[in-house]
Amino acid sequence: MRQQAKILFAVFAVSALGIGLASSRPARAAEEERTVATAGADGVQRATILAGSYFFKPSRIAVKAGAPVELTISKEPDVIPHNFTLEAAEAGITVSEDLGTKPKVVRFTPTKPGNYEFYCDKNPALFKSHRSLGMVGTLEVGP
Ligand SMILES: [Cu+2]
Repeated sequence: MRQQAKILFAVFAVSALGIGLASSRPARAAEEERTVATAGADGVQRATILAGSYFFKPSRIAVKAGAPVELTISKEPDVIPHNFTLEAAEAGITVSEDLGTKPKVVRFTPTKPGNYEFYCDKNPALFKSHRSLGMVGTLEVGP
């Protein structure tokens, strides 16, 4: 009986934690913010992204194909780990970087126009993947 009570408590604690995390989730995930990466004098298209629970801001980044892109990505200073993944080998982009509060610089040159999804690959046990919680965005590669 005591064992059963312990299990019940554990189930309750885990659900309460899950509900707590879900309700503290900001509505920001639903808002879409778009930016056009600006090309510097050196022709490099630069944009800055902030990652957090559970969003990328901006979540749409427009670039042009055939010129180098440099993304500077950092995450909010909380304990939840985040990552930036963009797998579009057909467009010459393969990135998967764990993020920290110190900005991480990611470079690639998109070779093919199209819309490519990026996301956070964190998928903690007992919780939903960050991708399913809205930690996704789109790289718009124009001609
Ligand atoms: Cu994440």
